Amino acid sequence: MPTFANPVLAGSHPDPSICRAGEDFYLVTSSFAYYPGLPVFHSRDLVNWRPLGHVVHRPSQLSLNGLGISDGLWAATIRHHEGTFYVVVTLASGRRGSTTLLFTAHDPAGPWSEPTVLDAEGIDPSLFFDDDGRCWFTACRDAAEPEVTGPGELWMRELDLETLALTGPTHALWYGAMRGAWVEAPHLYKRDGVYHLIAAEGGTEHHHAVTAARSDTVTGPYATDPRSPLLTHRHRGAAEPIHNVGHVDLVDTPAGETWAVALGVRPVDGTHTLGREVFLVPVEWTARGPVFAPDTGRVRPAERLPAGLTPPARVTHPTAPVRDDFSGAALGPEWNSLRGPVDHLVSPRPGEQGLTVRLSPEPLTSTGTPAFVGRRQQHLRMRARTRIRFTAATPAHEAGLAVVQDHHHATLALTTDASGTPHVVLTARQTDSETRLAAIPVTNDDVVLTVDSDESGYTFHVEDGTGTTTLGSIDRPFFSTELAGGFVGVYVGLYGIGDAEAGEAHVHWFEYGPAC
Ligand code: 6LW
Repeated sequence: MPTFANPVLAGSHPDPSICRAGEDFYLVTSSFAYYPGLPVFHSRDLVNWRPLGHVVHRPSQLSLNGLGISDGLWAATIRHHEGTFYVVVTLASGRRGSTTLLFTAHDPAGPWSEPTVLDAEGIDPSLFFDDDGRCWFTACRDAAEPEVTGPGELWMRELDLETLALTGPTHALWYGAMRGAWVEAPHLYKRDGVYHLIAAEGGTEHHHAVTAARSDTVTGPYATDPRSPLLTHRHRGAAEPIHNVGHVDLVDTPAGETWAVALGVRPVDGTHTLGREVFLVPVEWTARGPVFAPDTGRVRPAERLPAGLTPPARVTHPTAPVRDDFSGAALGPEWNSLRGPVDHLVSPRPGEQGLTVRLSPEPLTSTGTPAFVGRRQQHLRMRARTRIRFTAATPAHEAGLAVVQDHHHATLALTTDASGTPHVVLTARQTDSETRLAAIPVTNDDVVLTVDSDESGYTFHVEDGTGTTTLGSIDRPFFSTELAGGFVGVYVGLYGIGDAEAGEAHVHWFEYGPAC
């Protein structure tokens, strides 16, 4: 039986939401403080996903400035109704609380509208369009009972599609199957007249699970589906390659099947670095409700193909090294900056090849917009290389490769010593500490910098006129979510730090790919 490989969207793509319009599927994922925000992907086969653009693609829509990397845009839901695409999302601003935003578009590739702020508390907003044309907004918020841990109440209110405002009474729908263990990510579905409320419970780590409740009326009361949890890997041991599964969204195919996208992680020795990725899971509707992965009850690394959808050659993530020589007018959609556009700092050279990185005083640990662009690490065994030319005037000026996991990161940079001899320096950084791991003189200011990652960790090399030198390695857990914290996965990219007179670096090319 032909199969596809899970995840269908590798690397840091948490909290997936999916919808269908005709023969086309669209998917959005969380993007936190990375910019542009809320990537939108397109597929005709549920297996291969092509980046279309982003919902947040203009600074006028919102500001991410001042936010931690794992604050920002959390858990969007995408829906299509009568020719309009809707995205609702939480803008989580740390201690400043959260705001619920609604965007619309006629073309999911954009442009998307300016946001409408909804009068809604909590996180994980979703929309459900009922057969009678009414639209229902759901989300999760802290429950009234103080003993309930984290978001514990799923609630609902009608969305007026004319005014794009919530209207009518608020309905408390359900408190979860496990009474308040982080009841989140509600989505509503209707089957044979029955409303199915499907949620995530247990928190987005090891105890993550899918639970459900059902009702004959959209506003409830909802009764817990006694089969809950309907999907979880929390009882599976270390041999299971996929863990933390949950946060599902369901979609029907033109062939009449139902599939779910779910988040999951691929840990090594109990920790994961790539972030929460998108997995595809078959669903079977029965009289009692949805059955996830009916054959095995688990999210599988190799899953049968959806019926009637013949996937073309794999396009979702590179199966061989891809070299970007930056010959286009703009960076591709896989490139992200932090909190806002950096065209003024990092830009292709019109009509030429190569990327200019103008150094900025902003460190990578700042909550501003440093001179940094990165792409998600999508392969555990990975190699990223770049050829860069930079003449540092002082040891305080540096430019090169960065590996970023929330507030943990490493840099492999071209700089200079006090005598003006070009050096390459390997540094590990956290918000409040910096460790220089290695520094070697190089024969010139035009070198190739390389980082290799595998189960053991990240190893850094430099190629200059004398050949290739390995500067050192950093153990993989340093770049894991378990140690670094946060909600994101590793990004690898380019950066430059220096004062206003620091000038600019020239990046000839950047290459990323799986390592054998
Ligand atoms: C998301 C919520 C969650 O909104 O993490 O742990 C948030 N649970 O579902 C960010 O991914």
